[in-house]
Amino acid sequence: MMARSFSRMGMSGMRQVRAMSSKPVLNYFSICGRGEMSRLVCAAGELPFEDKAWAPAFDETGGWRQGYAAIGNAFGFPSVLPILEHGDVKLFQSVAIESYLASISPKFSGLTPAQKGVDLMFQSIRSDINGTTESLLFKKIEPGDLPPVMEKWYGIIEGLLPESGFINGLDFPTPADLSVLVIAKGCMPFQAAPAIAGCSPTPKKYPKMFRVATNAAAYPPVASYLAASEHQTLKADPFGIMPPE
Ligand SMILES: N[C@@H](CCC(=O)N[C@@H](CS)C(=O)NCC(=O)O)C(=O)O
Repeated sequence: MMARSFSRMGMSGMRQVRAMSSKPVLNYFSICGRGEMSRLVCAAGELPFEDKAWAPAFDETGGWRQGYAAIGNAFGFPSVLPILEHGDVKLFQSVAIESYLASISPKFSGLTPAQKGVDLMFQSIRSDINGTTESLLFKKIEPGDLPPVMEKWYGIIEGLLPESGFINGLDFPTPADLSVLVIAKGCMPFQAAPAIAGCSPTPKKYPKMFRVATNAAAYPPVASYLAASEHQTLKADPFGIMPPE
């Protein structure tokens, strides 16, 4: 009986059953970077997950601590993190991981296609800014190169944000707001690089960006996650770049 219903269900149905019966496991370094968004999506989305944070993220030379490459290589992925494992579902690419987690999060189950589109737009902005800011930390660009790019990005974000409330007009933050939280308050590399380059954004100049970020961080499930975060990954500053808050 069981076998017959499974065979009628087909491979994709079985894969879904296996994925749903376990908690998603996120493999990422113990910093903000390309992993914190997924952690925040699970927190706000009320999706239990396992946070396999690779700690310490860096070795004494300042490079990534070796060993992480095997995680993705085992699935035919490049030597990078984040990697998500959820039953038979294996993913790399941070934005794909965030979107998958949002799509199975109970709290986000009622989002419309338009709201999901807005979320993906802000997630992609987060990803673009990640690339730009890490270029300074990896010394691919000079500090003087960063301010004009970041001022442009912050201005675009500020212009896209509502006068009040969360971006999708709901009473809870969605991935769009969480992206803004990461951009405005995540240390590595989002705020660390502007701190080095002398272009840190301020609430006075970008009030909507900081309001959305602060309110997303204060949303109770997110606030609980942030308080309990073992390695305080949103703010983790392994190189001591940030000035005291
Ligand atoms: N496009 C990928 C990039 C992944 C990536 O470059 N991850 C970095 C950490 S943020 C990494 O694992 N670097 C180690 C390496 O390149 O060896 C994503 O968005 O997930």
